[in-house]
Amino acid sequence: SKLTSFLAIDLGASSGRAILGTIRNNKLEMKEVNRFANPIIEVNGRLFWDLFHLYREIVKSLKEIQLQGIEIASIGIDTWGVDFVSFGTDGEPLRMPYSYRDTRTFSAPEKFFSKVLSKKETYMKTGIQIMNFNSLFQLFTQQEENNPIYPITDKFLFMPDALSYLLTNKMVTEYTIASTSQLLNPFTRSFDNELLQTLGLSEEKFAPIVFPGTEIGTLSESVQRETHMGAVPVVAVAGHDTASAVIATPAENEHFAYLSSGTWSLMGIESKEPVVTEETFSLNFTNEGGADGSIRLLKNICGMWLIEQCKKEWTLERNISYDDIVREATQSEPFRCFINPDASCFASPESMINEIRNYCRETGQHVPQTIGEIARCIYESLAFRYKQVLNNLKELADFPIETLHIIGGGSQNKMLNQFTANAIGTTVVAGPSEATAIGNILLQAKASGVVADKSEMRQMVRNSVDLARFEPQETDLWKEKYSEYLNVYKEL
Ligand code: LRH
Repeated sequence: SKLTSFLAIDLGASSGRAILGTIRNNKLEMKEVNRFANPIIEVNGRLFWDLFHLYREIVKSLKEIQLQGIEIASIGIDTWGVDFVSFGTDGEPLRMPYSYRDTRTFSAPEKFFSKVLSKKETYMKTGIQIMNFNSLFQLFTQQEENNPIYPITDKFLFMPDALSYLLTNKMVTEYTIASTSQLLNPFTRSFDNELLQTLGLSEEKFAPIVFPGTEIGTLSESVQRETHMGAVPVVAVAGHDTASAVIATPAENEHFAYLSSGTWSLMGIESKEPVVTEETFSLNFTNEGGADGSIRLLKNICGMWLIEQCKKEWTLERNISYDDIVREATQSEPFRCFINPDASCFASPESMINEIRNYCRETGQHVPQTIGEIARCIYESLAFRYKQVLNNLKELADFPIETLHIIGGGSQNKMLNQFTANAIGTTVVAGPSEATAIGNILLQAKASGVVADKSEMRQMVRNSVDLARFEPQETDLWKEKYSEYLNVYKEL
């Protein structure tokens, strides 16, 4: 009979995991096979990802599955957006991929707009939120700085595609991950040749675009030898983690917005068509590709990055968990100071704690001292930022937004879920926390005919995981404090 187990490899910008999903009686059962760190590696001031570390952790996950005697139908890989690996004509990686947090692209957009194409034209062509680390600006930076590997790159493969290639020896460009690059036309779902030309590139520098559900290839002979696995297929899922997460939103109808909460907070709605207008341009909203052909009309909000970076500093002094941090925040006085989570000073700071204190000092607010005060400031500010963006979404949506679904690791933070409900005045439904891995698994299940479509997938998520509801409380107080937040919200 048909195999109903699938392996999801889900790589985030701070950690990765391998999750085995098995579908039985219309339910998805999940088991974590491997979890590992994915730190940004700084070498002489430049920031990289360790491609081979990730590859080895994937191979280790396969060995683990094999040792446990589990037979899987396929493997799917998703990762964070925009980053890519350069391969030479011999098919070998030319160097470790740069991390999008590398500061060398910080002024690239302005340079690109003045030298090459205006901001508006760039947006209108792609419908993608202008962010300095988009692949477009990373490539432009490599061209500008005469990066030695730029002219000898034969193929650029986005992160999930590069890892799938290392497993199968087959090169593809998966559509959802490519949509984060700012190189695609959202209407035709293909590369914009004029944009590529400005970079001195052509479509030949990329592998053919495939859509979620396509089999990329099977495990190469060397991987089969090392893992003792057979010729297991590697399937293109939604290579973009956020696209895999959104497809696993446990929504019952279409009247919802989602907040995919991890290192980033991605807040948006599903749209049948791209929405690329004056309004979305001025609001700087993105039109990324959805796993089912819909468009993810969303905004990148700096999310748990703020707290992750503070935690790194606190950990130098004492062992502290996220539960500890949330507990200390709960015990701190509310509404003392706010930041704009998306201010550029927080994008890649040497010390996040110092940047937060500076922001508060410069805006004439209380300067937070303790762990609890800083964490409280971050969580309240995020809740208000979510309200701001949700207000924009309400204007863009042609349907009423009745529920906000918070999915991803950040949905486990009950305090933040409650703050968010209070701030937005709308019901929050939290979970699943492993939405990305679930979406990855269900897209493989769909490719092998085990589930039929998006609504069946979402029904299966609801059958399989516990969701938590948060109703708005103290809404008048949160409204009043929102105007204080707006007063100190500095535009970028
Ligand atoms: C979240 C994410 C987000 C991108 C960012 C680079 O992990 O994929 O959607 O914009 O990483």
